[in-house]
Amino acid sequence: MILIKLGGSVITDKTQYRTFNRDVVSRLCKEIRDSGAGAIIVHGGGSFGHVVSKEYSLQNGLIDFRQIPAVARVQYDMRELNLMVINELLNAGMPAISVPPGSCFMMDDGKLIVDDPKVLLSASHLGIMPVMFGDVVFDRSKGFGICSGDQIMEVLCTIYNPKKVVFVSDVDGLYEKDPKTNPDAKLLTELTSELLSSVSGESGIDDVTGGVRAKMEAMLRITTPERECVLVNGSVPGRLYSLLKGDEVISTTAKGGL
Ligand code: IP8
Repeated sequence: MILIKLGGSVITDKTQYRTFNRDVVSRLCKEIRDSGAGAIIVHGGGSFGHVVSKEYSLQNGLIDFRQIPAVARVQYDMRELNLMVINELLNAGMPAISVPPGSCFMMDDGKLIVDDPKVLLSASHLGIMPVMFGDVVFDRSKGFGICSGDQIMEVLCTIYNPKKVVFVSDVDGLYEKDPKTNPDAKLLTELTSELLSSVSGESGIDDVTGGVRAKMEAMLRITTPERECVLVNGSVPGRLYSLLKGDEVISTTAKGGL
C-alpha cells in the first residue's frame, strides 16, 4: 500500500481564498488510478484551510471566543474541499469516502492522539478508500487546534504501515533555498537529517502548520529502513504516475529517519 498526500499547494491556489484546482486534481486522481497502486489519500488545506486559520490564529488553540465562528468556517470550507477531491476520485472510479480527522482523532497540546483506528480499518478492509484531510480538531488541552495533513500522514503510517509514502506538491522537490524567490536554488534529490540543518526553511506563502521545514521533518520521521518518503511535483503531468510505477523521476527522497 502507498500513502499519498495531495498537498494544498497543488490542489488549490494558495494565494486565492477557496480556489480549487479541479483540472489538476482530476488528472492526479487518474494518474493514481492508472498506476494501479493501492493508495490511501490524505490532502492538505491550501487556501480553504490556511487563510481563515491564520487570520484567527486557530493554530494557537482557544484564546478568545471570537475565534469560534472561524472554527466553524474552516471546518465548513475543508469539508467542501474534501468533497470536491472525493468527487474527482469517484469520477476516476475509486470508491472514496470522506473521513474528517475529528471523527476519529482528538489532539492533546497539538499532538494527534489515536485511541481507536477501527473506523479507518473497517473502510479499507472493504476496499473503500478513507480520505482524511488537514482540519480544525478538538484538543484536550487547548480547546481546538489545527491538525495538518502531515500529522495525519504520520499517524496513518502507524496504522497501515505503507511500503512507500508520497507527498505531492507544486515544486520538484526540496531545494536548499525557496526556488520561487531564488531561481538559482539547487534541488536536493536526497534528504537526510544531516542535510536538513543546512536547508533554509523559508516559504513564500503563509502556512499555519509550519511550511517547508515542518514538512521535511515529518518526511524524515516517516522513513524507516524499509520505507522511503518521496516529495514529487504534481503540477507536472505524468510525474506522479511515473513515480508510482517505480520509474526514476525528478523528486526528493527522504531516507534514514530524523
Ligand atoms: O495543509 C492544514 O493542513 P495542511 C489544514 O496539511 C488547515 O497543513 C485547516 C489549515
